[in-house]
Amino acid sequence: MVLRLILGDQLNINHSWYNKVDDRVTYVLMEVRTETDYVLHHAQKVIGFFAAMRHFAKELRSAGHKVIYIALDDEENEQSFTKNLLKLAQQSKADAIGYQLPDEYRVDLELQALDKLTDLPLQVADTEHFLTTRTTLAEQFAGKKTYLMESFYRRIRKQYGIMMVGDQPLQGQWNFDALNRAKYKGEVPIPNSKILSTNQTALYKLLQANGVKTFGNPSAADFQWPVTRAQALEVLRFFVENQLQYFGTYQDAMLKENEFLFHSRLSFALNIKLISPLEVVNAAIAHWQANQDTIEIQQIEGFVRQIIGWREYMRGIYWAQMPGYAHLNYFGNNRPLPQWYWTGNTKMNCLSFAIKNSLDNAYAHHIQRLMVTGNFALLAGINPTEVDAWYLGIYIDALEWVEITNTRGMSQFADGGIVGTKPYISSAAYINKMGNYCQGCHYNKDEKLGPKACPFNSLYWNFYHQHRHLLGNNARIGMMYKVWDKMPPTEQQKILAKAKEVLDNIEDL
Ligand code: FAD
Ligand code: DLZ
Ligand code: SF4
Repeated sequence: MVLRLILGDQLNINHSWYNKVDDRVTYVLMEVRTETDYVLHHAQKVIGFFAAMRHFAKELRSAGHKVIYIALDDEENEQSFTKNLLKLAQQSKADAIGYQLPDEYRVDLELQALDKLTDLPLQVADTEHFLTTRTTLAEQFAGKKTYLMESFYRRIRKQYGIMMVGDQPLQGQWNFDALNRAKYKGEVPIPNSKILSTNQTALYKLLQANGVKTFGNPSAADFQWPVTRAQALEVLRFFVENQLQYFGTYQDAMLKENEFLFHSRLSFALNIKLISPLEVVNAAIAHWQANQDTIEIQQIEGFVRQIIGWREYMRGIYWAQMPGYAHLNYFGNNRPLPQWYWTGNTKMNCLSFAIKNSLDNAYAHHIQRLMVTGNFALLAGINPTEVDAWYLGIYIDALEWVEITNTRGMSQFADGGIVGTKPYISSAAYINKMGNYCQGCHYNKDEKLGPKACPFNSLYWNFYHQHRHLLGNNARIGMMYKVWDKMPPTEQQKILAKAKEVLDNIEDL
């Protein structure tokens, strides 16, 4: 008899484990307090994981597999993966314990420690989800100082023959990013991507009754995230048929009136493995191929790059750099996260919108995460550990392997340039270029000084000034130092004083 653990983000029904029904194998899924409590999660995140796990257990049972499901309030629940596993193994007289490689370092350590807690053999399987292994990136860049996403992405395209003609990229170009930077000005209608609604109130009540602390709008009676494979495939179908056509063009756009724009919202379904990266890109490419008269190549390439490029790359960095990565703090930032990150109650329109829609939907798209909430946190010198905890809690798709590399790495540059070649920061100019938050904002996007000046503007120059010793030699930033150096010293002093005033009053912005 083998006891096989399935983690909440391992809901891959196409895994070879399930190829045949075997009476000697029992699968176990468990809702445990170690997972609900390791960070303060958004309510939709816990509901989403539990709902998907419960559906997955049902699906396995109806296929004939033996399944044990330990619910949060089961009396026998020891509230930890290993404690539950060891207890079950003893009760069922198991001969072996099986698990799939966890995606998170924390859980990896916990399961590896089983070795010392039991004499039973441990059978460790791959998740059969990703296109690369934990170590592919580290191997590709062995001996190199930096990891370049573009070369990793090209390697995967070649290896899998994705959008390739022989060893050349389709239409002769690897990357169409330059065409993916338009502001949305109402040129085309935005499809209503609210296509799912399930009732998860019973699950939310379970969390409340058991004292699981969460935040954000639970939206339990009208839950919009896919929690079955069929629902995930429905979201994928909707995306390729209705949003792909403009995905690339408006990938970086931000809009007060619509927080989803042309984004797929597939990250949760992908990260819990209801669907696989390869099937997502194949579906999108097939649709593009059949509709090349209406869908340009930059739309599809932009999408494919996010999934087989960025997503796999971040995972490779995670396994190459953990556990040290979780402690990197290149700028030595230590300011606490402002309280309004938990409420959205700030006069800064961009932050208010991005945070409120995150609280409402457990979602924000990439540029809101990177260039609004992340940008401000970096400019304000917030402690990256607090920034990480916020991102890890608030987004339904947040699992540490992809959260920390995006947050501490790409967004906060706390890794000193492992993920990115320069910090992603901007003044109000970029936020206004890509979106319409500045219209109607309490602050003035064009001012650096004075009571109505946009806080981003003084913080931006202050950032470069403060970190000159760390960034001054970065060729990609040299231009900004030239602009700063040309400003009269009195102007510079005023800007730095304004930045100090902003930071001294950070809770009241
Ligand atoms: P789309 O815009 O439709 O993109 C399609 C898919 O591409 C996504 O579903 C995702 O799987 C993948 N993708 C796109 N960008 C990235 C990226 N930078 N890294 C990895 N995959 C990517 N993504 C997460 O899945 N979990 C996180 O916890 C997470 N935290 C982030 C934190 C910060 C500070 C930033 C800047 C980005 C973060 N991202 C994270 C990446 C990205 O923002 C989300 O994947 C994306 O917004 C999810 O929405 P979507 O499915 O509509 O994406
Ligand atoms: C995120 C999450 C939550 C909130 N709860 C559970 C749970 O109770 N049981 C479970 O198996 N997984 C849960 N997860 C997802 C896990 O955190 C994730 O599967 C592991 O960290 C491995 O990446
Ligand atoms: Fe954000 Fe500044 Fe624009 Fe207001 S003016 S929305 S604070 S960038």
